[in-house]
Amino acid sequence: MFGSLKALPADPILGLLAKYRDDANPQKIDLGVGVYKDEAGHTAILDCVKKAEKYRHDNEDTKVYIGPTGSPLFNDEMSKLIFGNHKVLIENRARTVSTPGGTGALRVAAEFIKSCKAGATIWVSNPTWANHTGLFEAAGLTVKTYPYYDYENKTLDFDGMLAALKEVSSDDAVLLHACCHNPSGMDLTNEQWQQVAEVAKTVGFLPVVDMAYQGFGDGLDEDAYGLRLIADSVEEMIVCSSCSKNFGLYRERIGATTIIGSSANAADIANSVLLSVVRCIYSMPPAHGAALVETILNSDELRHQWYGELKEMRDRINGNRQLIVDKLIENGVTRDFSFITRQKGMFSFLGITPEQVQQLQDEYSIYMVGSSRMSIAGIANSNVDYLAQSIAKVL
Ligand code: PLP
Ligand code: TYF
Repeated sequence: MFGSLKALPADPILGLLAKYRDDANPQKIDLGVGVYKDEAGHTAILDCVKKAEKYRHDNEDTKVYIGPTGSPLFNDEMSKLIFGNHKVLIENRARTVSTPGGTGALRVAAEFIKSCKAGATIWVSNPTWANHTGLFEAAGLTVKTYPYYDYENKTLDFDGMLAALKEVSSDDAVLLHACCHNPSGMDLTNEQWQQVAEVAKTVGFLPVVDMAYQGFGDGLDEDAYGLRLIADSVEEMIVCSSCSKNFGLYRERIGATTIIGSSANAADIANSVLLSVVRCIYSMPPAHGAALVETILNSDELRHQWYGELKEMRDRINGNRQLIVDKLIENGVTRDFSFITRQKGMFSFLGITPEQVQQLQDEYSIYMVGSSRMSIAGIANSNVDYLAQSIAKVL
């Protein structure tokens, strides 16, 4: 059976991590995988998470099966985090299940869409997170792309995007990044979200919103502005969210899929299909990460501590954006990199060639994805001079 297999390449982003680990250069810099790092280059456990873990350790009294929905309290708190006091919650049209990470949320969404329409098409931004295409195709969906990042002008090709969305079929799904677009960092303005919401309503496609970085852009509510606007104008949508980044729970694998139906009754029917999808993939989600998140969100004290810790991460990333731009100027770089300060979240494309990316890796031990996507959290006061000097040299 296995004899017919051909070896497949490793995930290019996760593969970088192994190369970085094996590099003996003390000046090495990891701008590869999108995980938050502090000034010391460490991905620490949030204090509020530590406290929630202690609480769980002291109070958990069973390991019995949790059921395909996961924890109802977690699902409820996540719905509120995503939608605030939006009418979809007041009208009881949202159904949320806990999932193994944001990736699990996307796969569940994809299988759910397949249950609605076998072979459905989902449109994704060009470019998008590399895993989107693979996981949607693995679920049997057809993946097509709409224009998104204008590499030449380092901005959003909004006209191209809008024109493409006007041409999709009402039977299609369209994947939108809620905030902190991965890989470009280029987000829609509030006015542009308004236009996308209007097109979604007119065309009637199914909006599927991936929110892997809520709170990493401008703030928790600010980052959900676009998806809430869309929910104002459409009857059905899906939101896939992740607690990997904003709670720092990466390896605990916790996220959520939220389905919005046209009515409470329609949402119940959709939910029954959603639960059937979950049963056929992994039966039930892991419980630990959900228990931590619900403990934090359900406690005034821990919730406020989390707001503070999240803000610290957000502010450090935004500070790094200005820092690298300033340091490039200081090191005599005349090319305009100010676009980095106009982008949001973990990533930006530096906009250098694949050869220059390789040169940074081979000669300076600076690791970023071949597309020149940099993970901004890897920049620190201690390495930014070396980084700016090295970039200046390869330019
Ligand atoms: N969606 C996007 C856009 C991402 O960047 C990521 C990666 O972190 C995910 C989904 C998946 O997140 P998770 O690690 O929770 O599976
Ligand atoms: O894009 C990133 O770097 C993050 C982390 O298979 C990630 O989203 C990367 C690859 C992968 C899973 C997570």
